[in-house]
Amino acid sequence: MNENWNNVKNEAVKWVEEAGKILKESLYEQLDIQTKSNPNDLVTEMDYKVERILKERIEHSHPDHKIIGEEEAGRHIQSTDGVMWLIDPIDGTTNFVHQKFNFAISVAVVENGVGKIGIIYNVIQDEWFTAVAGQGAFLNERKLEQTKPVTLQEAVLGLNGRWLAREKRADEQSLHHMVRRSRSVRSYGAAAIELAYVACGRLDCYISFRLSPWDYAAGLVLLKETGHQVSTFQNDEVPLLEPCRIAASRPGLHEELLDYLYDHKGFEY
Ligand code: 2AM
Ligand code: CA
Ligand code: CA
Ligand code: CA
Repeated sequence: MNENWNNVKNEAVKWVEEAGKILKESLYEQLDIQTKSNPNDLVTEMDYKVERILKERIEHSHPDHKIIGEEEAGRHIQSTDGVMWLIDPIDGTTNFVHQKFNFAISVAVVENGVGKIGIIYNVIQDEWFTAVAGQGAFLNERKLEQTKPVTLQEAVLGLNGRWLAREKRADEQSLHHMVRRSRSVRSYGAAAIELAYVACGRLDCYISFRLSPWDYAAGLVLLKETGHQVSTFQNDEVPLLEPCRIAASRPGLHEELLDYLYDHKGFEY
């Protein structure tokens, strides 16, 4: 198997554009909204619809590729052998429902566990964050710069405020101390967008206590191309078949953050 990843990327961008158009058209229609793991975990008919469209297109062009999607596809997949797509049909479903703004379609292609293509499309802003391994990352037509080290004191952190509310510990290594020592904190409600924002320098890091591979697989490719560090809180490589705690940051800052995050306990989920 010897894929031309640029061709695959162009194909995928075309499909994502088509799906994005359908999402825009659905914004002011009456949507069927349901809950999943808890009352704040939403899914709409459009999440399923976009995942199905992308799956259909991929299967038609690449019948030998595997597909994992947040809503339905690939529940049975247990190995990263071969070529695998990871799809988040709507990242930021709560934003999609409540704000009609700041949601994305995230698509990644990995080969034998190695990221080859990352696409994060912020539908309403019409911003395309794309990367093909070894060729740099782009925001629309602009190539993103290599990142440089930064300290916590100068850093704007990307973090969902809910994690702070759940923290029980109060020692020097608490998240509260970490946040107070930073320059500022931002929260956009869509992990893929926040990872793309780290890649392009709008955020200096993004931290989450629970994300799934479809949330971060595309971001991983972008972040690698821009020289960022991505790992679990234990500084291991993030997995592609199970959820994890994840930090993505500029160099220097990453080590400082892991000091706060490494053995973080005392959490409810
Ligand atoms: P989603 O919108 O695709 O579900 C919200 O802070 C971010 O966390 C979103 O990117 C959201 O992705 C993700 N997320 C992951 N697991 C979640 C869960 N169980 N409930 C809500 N959001 C979740
Ligand atoms: Ca979801
Ligand atoms: Ca998601
Ligand atoms: Ca989703």
